[in-house]
Amino acid sequence: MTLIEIIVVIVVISLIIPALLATFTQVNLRSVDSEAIVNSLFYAENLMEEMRSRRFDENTESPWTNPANLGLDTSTTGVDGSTQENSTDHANWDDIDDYHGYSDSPAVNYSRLISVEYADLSGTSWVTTAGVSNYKKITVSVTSVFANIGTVSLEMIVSNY
Ligand SMILES: [Ca+2]
Ligand SMILES: [Ca+2]
Repeated sequence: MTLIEIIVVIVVISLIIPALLATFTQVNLRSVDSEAIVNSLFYAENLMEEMRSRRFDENTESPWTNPANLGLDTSTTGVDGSTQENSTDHANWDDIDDYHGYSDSPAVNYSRLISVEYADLSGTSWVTTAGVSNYKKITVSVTSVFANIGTVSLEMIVSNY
């Protein structure tokens, strides 16, 4: 190789390297994104699963809880039949709306928030309603610190049947 050829090779390599680095960075960012989505879904699904095992309402038959009182029923005992429902022990919560307003952080960089509201079918879509109905809509939202992901939400409609 002549000196000119060597210089040309070096210039070409130095042109290629930044392009390659940019590609690697993008691929890396994308895999962080998809991992964060999978994690968010996992944390949402996890709580949804737990709530699925709870009964529809504190009251075992209609009339159901007044919409203004959805949430913990601190004057009653929970699943274990002896301890009163309290905000720190969700393993002892016995109905799905006990989770209304609950929030926690399942892992570093992730936070969860739950809302439970009465819902009704309007045409083909479920809408929340201010009154009492035979359906409740659960929304579990997981927010991560990763800018491209934002909040991932799972929704489920539960009936009293
Ligand atoms: Ca309860
Ligand atoms: Ca309740």
